[in-house]
Amino acid sequence: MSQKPSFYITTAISYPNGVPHMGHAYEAIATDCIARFKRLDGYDVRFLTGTDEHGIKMLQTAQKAGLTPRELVARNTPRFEAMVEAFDLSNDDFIHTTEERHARSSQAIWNRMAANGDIYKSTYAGWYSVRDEAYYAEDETTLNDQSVRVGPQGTPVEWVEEESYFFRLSAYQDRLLAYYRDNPGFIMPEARRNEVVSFVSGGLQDLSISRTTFDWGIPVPGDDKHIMYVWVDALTNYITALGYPDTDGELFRRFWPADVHVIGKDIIRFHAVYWPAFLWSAGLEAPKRVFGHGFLFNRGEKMSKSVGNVVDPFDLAQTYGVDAIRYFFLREVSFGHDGSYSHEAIVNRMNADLANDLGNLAQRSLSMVAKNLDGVVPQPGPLSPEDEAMLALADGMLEKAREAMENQAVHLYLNAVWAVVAEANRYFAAQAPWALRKTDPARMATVLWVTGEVVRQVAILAQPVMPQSAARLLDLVAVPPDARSFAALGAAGRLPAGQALPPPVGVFPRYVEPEAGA
Ligand code: ME8
Repeated sequence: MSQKPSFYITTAISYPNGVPHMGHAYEAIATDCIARFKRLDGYDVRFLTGTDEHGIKMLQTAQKAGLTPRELVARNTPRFEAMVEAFDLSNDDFIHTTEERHARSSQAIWNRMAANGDIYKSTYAGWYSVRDEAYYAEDETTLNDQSVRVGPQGTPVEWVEEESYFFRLSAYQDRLLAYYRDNPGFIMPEARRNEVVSFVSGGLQDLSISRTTFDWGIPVPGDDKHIMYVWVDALTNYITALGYPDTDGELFRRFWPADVHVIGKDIIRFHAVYWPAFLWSAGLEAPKRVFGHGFLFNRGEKMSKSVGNVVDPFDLAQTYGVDAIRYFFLREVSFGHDGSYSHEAIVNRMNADLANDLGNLAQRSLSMVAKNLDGVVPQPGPLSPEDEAMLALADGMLEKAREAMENQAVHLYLNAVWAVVAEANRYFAAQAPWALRKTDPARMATVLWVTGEVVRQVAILAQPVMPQSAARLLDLVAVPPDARSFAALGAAGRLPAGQALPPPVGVFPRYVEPEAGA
């Protein structure tokens, strides 16, 4: 077994009640970037994503479309799997909650919670939002402008009254508050943490965890009239994929508790309140962190299937390129905050940050090596203070990036790398190697070596965000596959003098508007 430290990271599992939208892709890209970063930084990473296929929302969507829920799942789930391909996700597993392994695991956790005395039968009478698949207390609902009763997220609620099993959530209030207090990094970012602490401090009601009025779900063990509340089944996916109930298995022992559940801010309550309580009840540890990212808005409008302004992520990847889209969202949106996007903003990042700043730096320096130095990495001469300063900045990137990524601040990691790209452009312009070609060729060689070395390090650090383009850049500086991890950053892996380089080619295309009518 690997001696590396373990790192288990997950996305939420999406409802395949429609096709994936950019919000789904965004969460997947960000999680993938964190997973790739940790892998390159020497961790044994397990990265899980998947689809949440049960529940009344799925059932009602299917009924409206004249399908069975199973047919709806069969129609849409392949699109989520295609999204994994289209966005270059490096997940180790893809879970479907209709899989047999998941029914077994969900029934096992139920039995453990029941054996612990935390499940009892009673009658639920209260509000339910199908859109959120959530129960809300009376005082969390309001009447909207159209006199429709809505929950805290603005979705309509309906009155539900039926026999139900309950989970003794109220018994976990103190333990939850103590966990939040003792583990300040459990809920991130801070705004989400405050929201959860205030919700739990307000008092917890026991939670209805089964339904009897439909059957699209996992049966309650020993009482087939009931199916499990979809969130009991959904949250359990994170341990099913580690082989639960086999807690002695290699995967479970190595990867539980999870390091980070990456989710959207709308489902923080399920992950930060219900999930730890279910796990404790079943004798398991709570995850180490729940990170609630923000929502994406298309030019400021919230995107969702019901609002109807979904922009197809496949179209975006096709139009701008998958790496450009990955870079754009991760650089543009502060991770943990809401963000908006537009054609103009994407093109601006593509052309300014990628084509101009990084692309031109690589292209200009490497073409000079090709033209003036026979395409061979030169031997640097004595380093000037400017060279030393430039290298020190490049060598310092990893520490800054790590610090940012400890808190999933993906945008800060990218800021740190692109700050060095900007500095390298200033260095290149100030040293003017083209002018040194005749006057001081040895000095030109040193400047080109320093620039090439900065490109090497930037390319290594760009792999988590733009795996394909970074690989092409690393090919251009002839970095072998076994020298592309973070262990090769800094002085550990300098560009070797005498190494022949392939002919330079452009890696970051500039976006050019298609001609009208084309
Ligand atoms: O909530 N911007 O599924 P889901 C950013 N099945 N993120 C967004 C978004 C947007 N516009 N819209 C949705 C579910 N998301 C449950 C999860 S986990 C055990 C079960 C995010 O398909 C959303 O916050 O509605 C969630 O993290 C994910 O996409 C899936 O949303």
